[in-house]
Amino acid sequence: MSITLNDYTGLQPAWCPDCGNFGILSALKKALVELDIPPYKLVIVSGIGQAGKLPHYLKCNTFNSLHGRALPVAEGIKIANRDLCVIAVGGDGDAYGEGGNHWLHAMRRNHDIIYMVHNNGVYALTRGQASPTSETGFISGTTPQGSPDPLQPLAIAVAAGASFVARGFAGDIDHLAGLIKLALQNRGFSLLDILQPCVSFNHINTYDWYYRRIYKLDNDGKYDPFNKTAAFEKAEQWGDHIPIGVIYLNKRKVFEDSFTALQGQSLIKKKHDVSKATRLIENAL
Ligand SMILES: Cc1ncc(C[n+]2csc(CCOP(=O)(O)OP(=O)(O)O)c2C)c(N)n1
Repeated sequence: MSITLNDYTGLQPAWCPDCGNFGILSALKKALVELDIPPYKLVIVSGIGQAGKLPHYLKCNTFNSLHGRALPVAEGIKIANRDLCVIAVGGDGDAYGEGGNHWLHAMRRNHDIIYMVHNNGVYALTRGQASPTSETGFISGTTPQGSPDPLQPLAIAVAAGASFVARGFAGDIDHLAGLIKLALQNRGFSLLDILQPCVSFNHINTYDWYYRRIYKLDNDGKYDPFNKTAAFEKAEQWGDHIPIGVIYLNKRKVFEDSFTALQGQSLIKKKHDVSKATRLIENAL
């Protein structure tokens, strides 16, 4: 089989011209085509927000869930059908704010799914309120005196034991596609935090602002992503120098490998006896 970009063409995006989300959409399609993943094998689950619209613009299986609730749906899909490639997507508000609790525990349990977070440092769909990753002092309708210090999502992911932690940039499609391919090949929870300029509501973290600060970890031959202490250091680096690339790798037990019921055939293909579930429910009442 040879998958082409055409196989993934969905609806016409309704994002602002120059939105960083376009770069992310292109990088994702490039990665899927290069790995020859057919649309019927892929499910993209999103929350709510501008980032949450991404699955609409791809032709594949999708589930648009609630704000902050993409992960539990994605986890359920992977548990039910391990043969599917499951990607969850959302904005930084969706992922690290409303969905923060789900995010922490998905990483701790090491579900075999990918989480692509479009990190634009702002609540874009609702027109510009501060988000968990807004810069210190970011002025908005909900933070008239400035936002408090931002969350450090990558450092939290390292602490929570995610098996793959990386940061990409929407302005570098080839590099981002490379990271998405690595995440798709990883088993376990992969967090891909993507720096995404929002041209309408974040006038601090612009394309230029990032171009002047970003450097690639891949060019540092000495960097070892298996070294947790080094990973924390890179995960927390922000300001004049911002690393992109694979920050942390942690090979450990995957959630879906922990249960005998999930071994062998996919759960949906196994024979099941409804009367057992009925008995369980009746006994619980
Ligand atoms: C539980 C809940 N709270 C609030 C909202 C309103 N709401 C919709 S989108 C959004 C912000 C989205 O921001 P983010 O997740 O960062 O994504 P972006 O639009 O920036 O891509 C909010 C607060 C909602 N739909 N549901």
